[in-house]
Amino acid sequence: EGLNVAVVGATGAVGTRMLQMLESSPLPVKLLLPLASIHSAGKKVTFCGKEWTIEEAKPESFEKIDIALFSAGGSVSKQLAPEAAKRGAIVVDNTSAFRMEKDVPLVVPEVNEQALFQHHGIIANPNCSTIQMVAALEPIRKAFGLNRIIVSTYQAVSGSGAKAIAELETQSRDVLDGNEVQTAIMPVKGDKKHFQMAFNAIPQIDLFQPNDYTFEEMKMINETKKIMDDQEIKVSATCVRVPVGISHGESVYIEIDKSDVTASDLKHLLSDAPGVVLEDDPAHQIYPMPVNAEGKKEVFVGRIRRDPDVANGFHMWIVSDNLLKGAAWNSVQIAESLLKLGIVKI
Ligand code: 11C
Repeated sequence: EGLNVAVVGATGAVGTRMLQMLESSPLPVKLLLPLASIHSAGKKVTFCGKEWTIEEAKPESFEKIDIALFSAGGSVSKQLAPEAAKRGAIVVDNTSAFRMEKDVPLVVPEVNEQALFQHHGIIANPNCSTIQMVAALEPIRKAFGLNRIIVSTYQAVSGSGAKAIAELETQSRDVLDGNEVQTAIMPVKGDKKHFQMAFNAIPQIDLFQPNDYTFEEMKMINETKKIMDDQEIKVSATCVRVPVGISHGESVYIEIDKSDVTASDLKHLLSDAPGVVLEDDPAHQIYPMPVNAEGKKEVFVGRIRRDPDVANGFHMWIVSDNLLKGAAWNSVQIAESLLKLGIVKI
């Protein structure tokens, strides 16, 4: 009795955390199938006290799999997720490959768990910066209506992968030692120019689109509307990379529908919201910070205050571990929801 679960990209920053999240989840995992590229095949991972051998991910790998968690990049998902779904597995895909497709639910369980019923074999895990924002804003939207979001992000380099973290560490040392700084990865590995990330802030995450927004900014805009199932919400984003290892910060301005709401109403609401932790006590310098959010599953919210000029406008600061709630934990949470809702049966 139990589920056969595959993790595609089991050796990566998100994949290893998916294994950790699965280990601490009440999901009954009968068989774990860690999958990766041919380079990692044969290596072992430990899961629930046992060693499991990593296999090369192939279409046939998914024959007996109930749930397949994918985090090995968009091209692997594009190639193998449909193969897994064809063989009866439900795919939870952590890449942007299928997010905006009409018949693919884009799910943050605290916000739109019911959308899982609409799946056709593939479910998409949203972008990390979108997940933490909508998880914090959904209780407000439900209670008071939400008509506008303007977000500026302060994103950790781990969103760009393990090589970006290594680059930040090397650059930081080189700056402090007075050595020449090498730039090869940030802001975007595949773009024409690279800039120093250490002791810097770069207002470019992913490639620029024809409208001068970056792809990361457009993800935040489009995914928010899809998850909240409201094309009318006005959303705009400026995404900035900062020299932080793990956990994204976001300065968020919202305009709600009601005008008689106070900042303490919002605090009260968020102090009781699922998956959200309110850390908001300016008198005692209590507010969320990346170093405190790292390794935690929750979304931390603080600095809630009313705009000085706009009665229905509020500002807040939202922080969460981009590799956990932003990726691995949200994926495993979706798997838990699939079982809870009876969409996957043991
Ligand atoms: C970053 N948000 O911080 C990106 C990483 O669409 O899942 C996640 C990319 C994605 O660079």
